[in-house]
Amino acid sequence: MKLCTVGLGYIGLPTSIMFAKYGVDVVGVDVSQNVIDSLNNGKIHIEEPGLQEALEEVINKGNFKATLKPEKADTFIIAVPTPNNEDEHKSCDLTYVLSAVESILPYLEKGNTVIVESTIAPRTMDDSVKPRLEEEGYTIGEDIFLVHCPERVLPGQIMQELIYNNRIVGGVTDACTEKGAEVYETFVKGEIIKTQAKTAEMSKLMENTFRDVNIALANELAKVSTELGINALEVIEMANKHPRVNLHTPGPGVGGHCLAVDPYFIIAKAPESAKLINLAREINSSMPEYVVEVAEKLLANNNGKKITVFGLTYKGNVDDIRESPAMDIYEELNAKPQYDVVAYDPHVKLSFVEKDLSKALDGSDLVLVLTDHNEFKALTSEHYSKMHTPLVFDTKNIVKENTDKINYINYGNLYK
Ligand code: SAJ
Repeated sequence: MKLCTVGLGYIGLPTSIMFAKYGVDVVGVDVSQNVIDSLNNGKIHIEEPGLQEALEEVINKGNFKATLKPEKADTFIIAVPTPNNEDEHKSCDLTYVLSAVESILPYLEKGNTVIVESTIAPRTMDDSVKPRLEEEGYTIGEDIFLVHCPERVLPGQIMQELIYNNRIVGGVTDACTEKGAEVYETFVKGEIIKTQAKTAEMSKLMENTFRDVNIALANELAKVSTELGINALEVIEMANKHPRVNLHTPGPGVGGHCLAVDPYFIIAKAPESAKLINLAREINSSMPEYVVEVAEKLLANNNGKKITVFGLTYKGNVDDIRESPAMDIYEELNAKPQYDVVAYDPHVKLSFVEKDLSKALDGSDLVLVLTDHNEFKALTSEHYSKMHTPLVFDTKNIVKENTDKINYINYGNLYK
């Protein structure tokens, strides 16, 4: 099989490399010349465990190359971003998906399978992609097989999850579904679940919405418990001992290009009905402001000025700052002239990020832990001794050692 993937980002690149590892001849397309050059020189441009080694392997085997333009292939996979539109309900912006479809049209031949992996609003395959291919004279399900196969991998564990996760394959017709399933049988060891395109679209969106709504519940619990003088983290631990309860974990807000984006695709399609989904988004989006307020109160108590922000990415052990609540918190505090704010994040290579941990902590009045990077889990007394006031607000509840030697605050004791 020859495969052409359009989009070599967090999903398109690992997916392309995985197919190539399993013997498929893969050509990966991206709009960025820098990305193409870097990949053809054997260097990945994103951080993901196991990906660098896998790229080297497939380049040595001669199974993968990156280019600016698509080529003829048996199967096309589209894995491009779907951001929110700037309209009232932040609907799904299909610009990149539709332009990826346009880009492959000159290379399409009868018998080809076209798969969209990008997360899309419900009914996109039926209402937007199918009509465009029909305009070209193709009969879907006979000439061209059209499939939505949503990606469901967790950044940080992509190389394992690509293989072992169950995979939803939603065809526009039954014949499309069968063709799509054959493609993923190349390497997927999880169950391949066959369904319709629209069901696959909604299922993907509800998976991320489920998580977003549950995190909103945890964040609300943190706020309510603080108001009532109750340890929210102990409540979660206790409630989760119930066999059918799984409370999620509160934090500084919800980020990334999935949970903070996808629920709006449902809201925008059915704004009157999607009430809970909308409220969950509101609650999670309010968390950065809440953290800023807490930080300001803590600093008012100790007349503090210097804040050390630990972590800018949207979650731990990744380099991705898209929709990151930590970035919002950093920017909001940094905009206040009364504070001297230093960001420390070993995973982020931006010019304003302090690279030296000692310098970041030197004379600090507050460490604000916003990301659960492994590096932050074991802070020592030596680190704290650099601070002017040893005060830590740990929104991720990850600092476990030496907390008795400092003024340590998390969602469990914020009320005190
Ligand atoms: N978070 C919390 N509390 C929690 C869990 C997460 O505050 O209890 C926060 C994280 O810190 C982060 C955000 O939520 O800011 C999202 O992180 P995540 O680890 O839940 O998920 P993502 O965005 O990295 O990946 C999700 C996954 N979806 C689900 O688990 C249902 C992944 O499987 C999807 O493939 C991915 O979205 C995607 O691409 O859609």
